[in-house]
Amino acid sequence: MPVPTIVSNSEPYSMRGAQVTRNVGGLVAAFEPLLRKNGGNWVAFGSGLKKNKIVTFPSEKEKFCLHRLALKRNEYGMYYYGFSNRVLWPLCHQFSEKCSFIIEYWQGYKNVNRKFANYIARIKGQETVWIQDFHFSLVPAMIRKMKPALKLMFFWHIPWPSPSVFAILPWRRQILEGLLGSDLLAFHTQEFVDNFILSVVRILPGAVVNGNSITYKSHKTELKAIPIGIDYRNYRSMAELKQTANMAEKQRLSLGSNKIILAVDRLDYTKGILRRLWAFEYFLDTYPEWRGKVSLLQIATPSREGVSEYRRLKMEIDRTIGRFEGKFGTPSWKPIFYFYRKFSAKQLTAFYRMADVALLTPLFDGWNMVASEYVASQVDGNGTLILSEFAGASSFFKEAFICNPYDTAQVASYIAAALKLPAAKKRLRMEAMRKKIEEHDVFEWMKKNLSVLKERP
Ligand code: ADQ
Repeated sequence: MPVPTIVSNSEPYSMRGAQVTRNVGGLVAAFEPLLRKNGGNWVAFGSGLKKNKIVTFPSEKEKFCLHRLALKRNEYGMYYYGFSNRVLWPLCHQFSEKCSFIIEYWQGYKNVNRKFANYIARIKGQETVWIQDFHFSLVPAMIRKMKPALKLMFFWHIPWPSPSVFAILPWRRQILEGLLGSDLLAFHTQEFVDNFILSVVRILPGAVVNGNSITYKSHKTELKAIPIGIDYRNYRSMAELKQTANMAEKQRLSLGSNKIILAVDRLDYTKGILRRLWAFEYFLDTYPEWRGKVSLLQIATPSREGVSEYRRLKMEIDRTIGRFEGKFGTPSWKPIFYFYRKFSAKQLTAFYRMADVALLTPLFDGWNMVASEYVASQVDGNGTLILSEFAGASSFFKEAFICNPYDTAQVASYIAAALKLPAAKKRLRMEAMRKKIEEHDVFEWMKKNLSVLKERP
């Protein structure tokens, strides 16, 4: 079977003039080598373009074509900053009070989905299209109408909310009908699959559910939980490099604390950064013996700065950290180190390797790749993972300290427990988690998705 046409909002490369740099990220790591080897198509929003552009790369078989679709500024604003990030993102993360149900956002989203669908349907020689994420929920049904023989796969990377939350959406029927144009619709966890099925039962009375499949208007969609993996070997080998160990050691010395707790997130309200800071404050209040001995290293990547909600959150985090430093800091000890910027994968791996504890406490998260990356980088098995029960990854990393991020006292007590955990116990937990992500890496994730349709009669 030829490589499916990949559809995503973000491009696999950053293109500045003639300079092409591969972006970091699990999906790029999985799909790009496959397309580079076998050829095929990747369709994405082409940032900074006035006209659509196809960039081709040589491969051993067919060419690999990257289709960069141009969108007008206003169009992109309505579709991306509007409907995707001010409606679907908060809704699916169960922050319905943050949703702006603005009709122009919906119109913009529909138009851009239509543009993508029309473009994809015209690509020659493809058998399968694999659409990534909530930016394109209407695309499957649109393509199916034009090209009924094409096989359509969809991976939904964020949570699917409980049906009573999803039901709030004024365009709920259209979103469900759009997605049910797929042959395969996959999520990270069975909980999200179940929520989707319950949403369909509630909103589309004509749909027939049979186990994990739904037939709607004579078309059958398979639903499946296929948790995402990372490029485990790549992270492991980066972490094993002498250079990484040296960088980690240097970082630890420059931070000056003998224990480091690490948190890495996109700066997003779903990631629970503020609550994490409050839990760390509670920890230092309740376990004062740790003052002067442990620091929290919070790395936040700038994200969606075009959305006011994100700018406000950044200001609140800045304020909270300032207050925190004023309350606890001493001339010889900094309780928090905070970086608001992007790092290279190598630098991040050094942080992962150095950290005694990873404190990942999203309020709701489809998966949380940082948890997987941290585990993969623990080549010495010395680290401990504290993970929110509301991250999809908690269904997989059962050996982590699984916490409720809203329960400040519990998070604080887990920090104390993680810092005191005997080395042998740490290794046992870490080994078990590493084995799982080694077996289920991003390539396995891709194979599992592709095999569902192959097995279908
Ligand atoms: P995201 O919400 O972006 O993804 P996540 O899974 O945490 O969240 O992945 C973030 C990625 O960004 C990680 O690969 C991490 O290494 C990287 N990153 C974070 N901070 C960085 C920094 N300062 N510099 C460089 N890189 C940084 C969505 C869903 C998730 C789901 C993924 C994949 O919201 O729930 O896990 O898709 O399906």
